[in-house]
Amino acid sequence: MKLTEKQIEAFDRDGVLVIEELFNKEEVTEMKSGILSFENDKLLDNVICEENGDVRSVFAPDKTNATFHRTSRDARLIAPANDLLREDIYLYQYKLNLKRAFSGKAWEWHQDFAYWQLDDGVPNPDMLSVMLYLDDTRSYQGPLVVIPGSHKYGVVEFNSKIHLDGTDNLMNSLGADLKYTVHERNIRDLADQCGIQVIEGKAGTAIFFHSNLFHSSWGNLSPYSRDTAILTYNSVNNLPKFKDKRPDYLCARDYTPIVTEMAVI
Ligand code: 6CS
Ligand code: FE
Repeated sequence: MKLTEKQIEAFDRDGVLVIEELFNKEEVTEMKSGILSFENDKLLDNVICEENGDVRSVFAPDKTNATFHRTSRDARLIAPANDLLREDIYLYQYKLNLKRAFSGKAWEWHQDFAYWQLDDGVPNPDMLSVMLYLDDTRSYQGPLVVIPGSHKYGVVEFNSKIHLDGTDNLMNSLGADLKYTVHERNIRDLADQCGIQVIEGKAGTAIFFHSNLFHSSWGNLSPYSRDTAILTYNSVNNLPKFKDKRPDYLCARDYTPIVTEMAVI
């Protein structure tokens, strides 16, 4: 699906573009049932759990689930990503970020590109992510919260919590205690200038956001889950320099450009 000039301008200005209910109820139901199949795989490296044992993220779900694979190549995602990045793209990272009812943990304010530049050696922020809401998501479930326009300042000063003994395990990139979080003064300055946007949306809603956009989400104390699928696409001309520093479920090694195909559910 082609984006309008207005939508492309909005993304360039704000670093975020929301398309309500891009996927229909049947497609979302199929993705939600795909999540259940990972619940019993908690010991796999690509399945990240909260301290209480709940699944927090599943990386590279497309490798073992046909629905998630088909979604990653769907024209409703690829065509807008091509338009917004003005490049051919490949799938860089794919995760299911889940927030269970009553216990889903927060994501502190961060910029994704800080991790991809510093830990994977990606040269430029010619990357975007698209978050698909797999539940109707209201303010009380821990929705995505962004500062529109914060993508324009590059990777800003951040709090680096790499442990003094130099240990840098993946949980401080994937858990609830992140190692690179945007410094409070940057949050305050840009929130004062640009405001804070809480993105509520029905299941099937797609949120395209720039790799440098400040974003966060609070914990989920509601009785409703807040499941999401997040697909990150990178320009094929912007390949990571560090070829084997992180696992391929975090930093894909398959750089084949994706040509679009409409999913047939
Ligand atoms: O390290 C990474 O690749 C992941 N970490 C965060 C906090 N966001 C981007 C990405 O999913
Ligand atoms: Fe993030």
